[in-house]
Formats: sequence, C-alpha cells, structure tokens
Amino acid sequence: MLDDKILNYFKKHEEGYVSGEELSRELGVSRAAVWKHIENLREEGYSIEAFPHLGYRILSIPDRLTEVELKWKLKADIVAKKIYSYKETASTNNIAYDLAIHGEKEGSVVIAESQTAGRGRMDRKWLSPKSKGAYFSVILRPDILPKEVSGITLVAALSVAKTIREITDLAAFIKWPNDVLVNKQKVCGILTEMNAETDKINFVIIGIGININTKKELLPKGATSIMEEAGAEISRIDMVRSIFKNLDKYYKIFNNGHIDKIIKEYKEFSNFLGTRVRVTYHDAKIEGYAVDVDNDGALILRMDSGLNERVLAGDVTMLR
Ligand code: BT5
Repeated sequence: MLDDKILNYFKKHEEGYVSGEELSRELGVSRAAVWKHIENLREEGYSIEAFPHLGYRILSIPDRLTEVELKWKLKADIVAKKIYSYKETASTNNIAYDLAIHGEKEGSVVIAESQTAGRGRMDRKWLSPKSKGAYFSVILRPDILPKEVSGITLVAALSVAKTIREITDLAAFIKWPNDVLVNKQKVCGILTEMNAETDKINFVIIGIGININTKKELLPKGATSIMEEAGAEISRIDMVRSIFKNLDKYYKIFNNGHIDKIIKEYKEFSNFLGTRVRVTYHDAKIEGYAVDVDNDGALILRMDSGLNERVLAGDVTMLR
C-alpha cells in the first residue's frame, strides 16, 4: 500500500523533512498522489506538518496497532514478519487458525483493536474493550510432540511478564499456567490452541490478550490493566513490539531444545511456587503445595500424603 510506503520512507528520514518531490520520485507516483495519501494519513490520525520549501514531517503517530508501526525497528527473526491488523474481529485466534490451515508462514501475527467473541480456555469469554488493550495471535510451527505444547504457553507467559517488567516498574508475576498478574490481579491471559496429528504438530496458535490502557470498570472482577497499576498510560505500540521481541527470543531458545532455560526463568517470575494451591479442572479439584514446574510445563503438587502429583491443566487458586 502506498500509505505504508510513504510512512516507511518518513521513518527512514525521521530527523528531517521529506519533500513532496522526493516522495514522488522515490515512490514513482505523481505529486498529486503523494498529497492525497498524506491527507489519508492525516485522517488516520497522523499529525503531519507541511513546511514550504522544506516538505513534510511527522509530528506524532496515532495509537493504533498497525503493521508499519509495530514492525518499525523490531528486531525479531521469526515473530511478526507479517502482521494482519484488524479494527474489529470475532477472535484473532480464529483468523490465525484459518490462515495457518492455508499454509501461512510461522511467525505471522493477527492483531485486532477489539474482539466481539474473544475466547479464554474452556469456552470462557475474554473481554476485549476497543483500542485499549492488545489482542493478538501468533502462528508457530514448532518441531515438537503434541505433549510438549504446554511449553509454548510458558514461553508466551514469560515473554509478557518480562516485557511488563522491562517497560514499567511493575512487578509482573506468572500464575501457572497462563495468567500474568500485577498486584495479584490479571492483566494478561494466554490461549494456546493447536492442530496436530498423533505424533506431529502442524501448527500452534498462541493468543495473547493484555489489558494495557483499559479502565478497570470495563474489566471483570479480579482483572486490572497496566495503566491502572502504573498510574499512567503506556504506549501500546511499544508494549506489543517488546512482547514480539521477547517472544521471538524465548521461542528460539525453546526451539533449540532448551526448555530447561525457559522453565528456570519462568519459575523466577512465578508467585505460586511454595504456596498452598487448589487446582480445578472442570469438576475435579486437587489441593496441595505447588513445589515445581517440570520440563513438560506440568505443575508438581506435594500432596498432604507426602506424594507428588503432576497436574497438566487447570485453574490455580492460591490458598494462602
Ligand atoms: C485466558 O483464558 O486467560 C486466555 C485469554 C486469551 C485471550 C486472547 S486475546 C487474543 C486471542 N483471541 C482470542 O479469542 N483469545 C486470545 P482463561 O484462563 O480461561 O481466563 C478466562 C477468564 O479470565 C474469564 O472467565 C474471566 O474471568 C477473565 N477475563 C475475561 N476477560 C478478561 C480481561 N480482559 N482481563 C482479565 N481477565 C479477563
């Protein structure tokens, strides 16, 4: 798209002005076309200054999660090589799944400003208020066995918790397996879905929902946003771009067979280890001390009997 080409040209010349003549020459279009596209960008929320004899300069960009902005200066080898961005969709996981079925490359991302049917695990809902959070899904094609897929959820949770700590002063923690918490409230949830055969994964979709500048009253009880806890708005573009960067880093470590390194860091970000927990899975309940996470991503519970139990899925409630 010409709008994107113009933006990328501006970005490469961010210090100075870019003349209409230069844009028309470099992009091979007429001056009138350049002017029309500058107007388009203004309508989309870009503030663009025009100075006689000097040309155009971008003063500010809109807070929108578009491919051009998210990819700008992003250092990642796999994640976000391609980004499909939507104003609204039912669920980014659904779109990513369809793309993956049709052969979409590993690393492609589907992101939306809002979702009308955002999903959590076990058919629960994920509230996705417009333009305040980030809701996205990443297509991955790891060469692992289906039973090893939980590791990908841990990779994603670690990437988000790490990003929150890098960008803010907030102490983000992970609650096994897929929640990221700040001050004991949920700021992010992860939904991992896969398409697999008995001994081979075709693809994995990791869906990440994160409340960034969302007001608490728009969220369910027990949830919060980065803004609410930090006391100030955060650039959604910076946050999502950093999650991509960390996801790329940890996914490569995982892919190289070093799940042990992922688990080690994951445990450093975990606040449930050493505490007494109840894990519920559908109608089943089990209680014990959370003592470890093993290399398959399973939670190890020390039961009152003194024996250890491995838990593969469920919801953790910390009891004390
Ligand atoms: C999750 O499920 O936490 C996974 C959420 C994944 C959402 C992303 S957004 C992009 C992609 N596209 C999708 O359709 N989904 C993914 P679970 O652990 O089952 O938690 C669901 C529960 O979290 C709900 O039952 C609510 O209690 C709570 N919840 C719902 N919306 C929330 C929000 N925005 N923030 C925090 N908690 C929320």
